[in-house]
Parts: sequence; structure tokens; C-alpha cells
Amino acid sequence: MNAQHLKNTFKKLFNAEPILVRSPGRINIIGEHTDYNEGFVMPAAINKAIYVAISKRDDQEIHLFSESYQEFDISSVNDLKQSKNSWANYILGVADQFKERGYKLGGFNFYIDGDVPLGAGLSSSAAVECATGFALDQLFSLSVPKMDLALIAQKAEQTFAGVNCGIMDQFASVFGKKDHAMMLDCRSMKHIYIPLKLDGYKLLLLNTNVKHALSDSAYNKRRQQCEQGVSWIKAHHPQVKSLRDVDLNMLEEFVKPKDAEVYTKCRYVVEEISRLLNAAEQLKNGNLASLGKLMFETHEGLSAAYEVSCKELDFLVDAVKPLDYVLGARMMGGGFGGCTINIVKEENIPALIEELATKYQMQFGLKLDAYTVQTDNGTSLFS
Ligand code: GAF
Repeated sequence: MNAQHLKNTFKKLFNAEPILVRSPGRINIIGEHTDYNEGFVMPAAINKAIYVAISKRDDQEIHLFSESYQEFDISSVNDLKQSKNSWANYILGVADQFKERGYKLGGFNFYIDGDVPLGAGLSSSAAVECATGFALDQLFSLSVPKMDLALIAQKAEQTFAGVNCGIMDQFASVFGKKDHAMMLDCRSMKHIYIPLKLDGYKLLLLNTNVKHALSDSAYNKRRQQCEQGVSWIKAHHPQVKSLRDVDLNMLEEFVKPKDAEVYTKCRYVVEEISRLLNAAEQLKNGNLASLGKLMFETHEGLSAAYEVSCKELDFLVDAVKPLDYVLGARMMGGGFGGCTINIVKEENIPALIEELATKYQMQFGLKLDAYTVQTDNGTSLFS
């Protein structure tokens, strides 16, 4: 993305000089559906981002323009509510959270563009929210701590987009670091950066180009099922606060007899939390082959036990599993579509993409998109 181009477009739309902000999308190496269970996740910000240009207005109005949707959304700071334009809600939700927390906002002009594929499980929505938060913070000189920007962004997603999401996506967008993944403890919010040394391998994302309609409601349901399991255990072990504190024996004793489905869902999460701890050790020791095996295991869990995969994602993971130059692959993010993440030997990538795109097209009549991604830094000013 070119800063001058952003400025020129903004000037044409609003006749004003903007501040520019960039906030990246994210990948997640391992640790899926663990964040809202106070477990660990291992995301990284990527070199695909959302770009925002913003300037103050003399009145209290909010004038938004989306490049992707080619439309305006006009509202007022004094009357913030959900818009009929779903893209605008990720922005308005953040403004609303600033106000909720007592920050004073005036009217503003706002332009948004980016190259994070929408609905692909790369957290374009979190990137929009974090870019918005950072832009408002800069524009109105609010000095909001970075951690609060991530929390504001998460709350905006919950209130204005209706997804009861965890903190992973927003945290990764704000705190990403080039050439590193981060291991985030979603209870303490402490994180460490782990160098992502891939030695001749690359991270390849394969985009199914599907997003099944039930994804948001199923996400919220999974979260409820996890909370249900915790509440049954808590009755016997009051110290248990989340699935983070639970072991397989507890699940066997207190959840399995009550509800087999809730048991299976909770078991996946408990296993995934320990799988991530193992994966972090493997990555720190440069043992990519073992890390890759754990990623395949995660996919199996997400597909068969947690039931958030879909036939398109399963197809792509099954297709690469026998290949010795693919160390690991799994669906990534909330599920029901979006991308798989693959660790693939660099020299084999072009042929693999070609072969899979043909097979995928034949199987589903859909285009397969593929991106090799690099890790990148988190939310910042852009020039
Ligand atoms: C989505 C959510 F927004 C995250 O908080 C996380 O739960 C993820 O799904 C699953 O790991 O991206």
C-alpha cells in the first residue's frame, strides 16, 4: 500500500490532510479456540494489513468511506449505534467503546482500505478495529495504553459485530513483531516472542474462499459449551475458573456423565492447551517437523471433536498430509471456512499450489487462493 495514494484518495473524498495508520491481519500457528478458555495461543501479525486515513471534523459527525464496499456511512459521535452497513460496525463499535470508557471524541472523517482478504480467517475485522482504535487515539491525543487498545477492539467486536470472541486476534494485531510468533497467556495477558526460523520452509495459506453462514452462531455456542463444562466441574472444584484449570480426569468424572457433546468439546480444548505448550518447546528448539505433526493433530481435533471445520478445509488438509515436504497443516481461526495454514518447503510451493488449485476446483467448483505470508510488526502510524 502506498501512503501517498492513501493521502490523495482521502483528499479527494474529504478535502483534508489525514493521519495514516496500519494494522496487520494475523495467522495462528497453534492454539485454536483456547483464548476464551484462558489458555495459550501462538499468533503472529502478517504482512497483510488494514490501512486507515483519518482527520478531525468541525462538527460531531462521523463520515466513513470503505474502499472495498465503495460506500459512505454517516453517523454522529453523539448517537453511536449499529449501522446497517456491517463493515462500518467494526469502526463505530470502537468509537462507542472509547466513549464508554470516558474518552472524549469529536467528529471525524475516515477512509479504510487494505489487503487482508475479507472473511478468510486472517482477522481482517480485528485489524480494522485495532487500526480504528490507534487512529482515534492519535487523532484526539488520548494516550490509551496499547493493551487497552486491544481490549477496546475485542469489546467492539463483541458488542457491535455480535461475536463473543477472545483476545487473540486483536492482541496479535496490536503487538505483532516481525520474524516472530508470540506465545500469549490469555489469562495473565503476558506474552513472549518466539523467533520464527523456518529454514527453507514457508508459511503458506490456502484460502477456501468459503465462509459458511453458521460460523458466528456456532462460535458463540462453542464458547457456551466450554463454560457449561466449567460450571459442572466448579461445583466440585471451586478453584476452577476456566478450562485452563481443568484436567482430563475432571472432565471424565464431572462432564462426561452429564453431556457427551460438551465433554468432547471441552476435551479438545484441554488437549489443545497442552499441545500448544509442547509446540512452543518444539519451535524454540527449531524442531519444525514435530511442530508440524502437532498442527495436524490440532486439525484433527478441530474437525472431529470440536466440529468447527468444513469439507473444504478438511479436503485441503487431507490433500497435503501425505506429502513429505509439507511439515504441518491445519484450519486456522474460528473455522467453517477461511484458510488453512501450512508449513511447506519453499521450492515445492508453486507446484503444490497449482496441483491443489486444480483439484479444489474440480471437487468444489471453487477458486483456491494461496498466499505465502511473512510475519510483521503490529499496529503503527504509516508513512
Ligand atoms: C476467532 C476469534 F476471534 C478468536 O478470539 C479465537 O477464538 C479464534 O477464532 C479461534 O482460536 O478468530
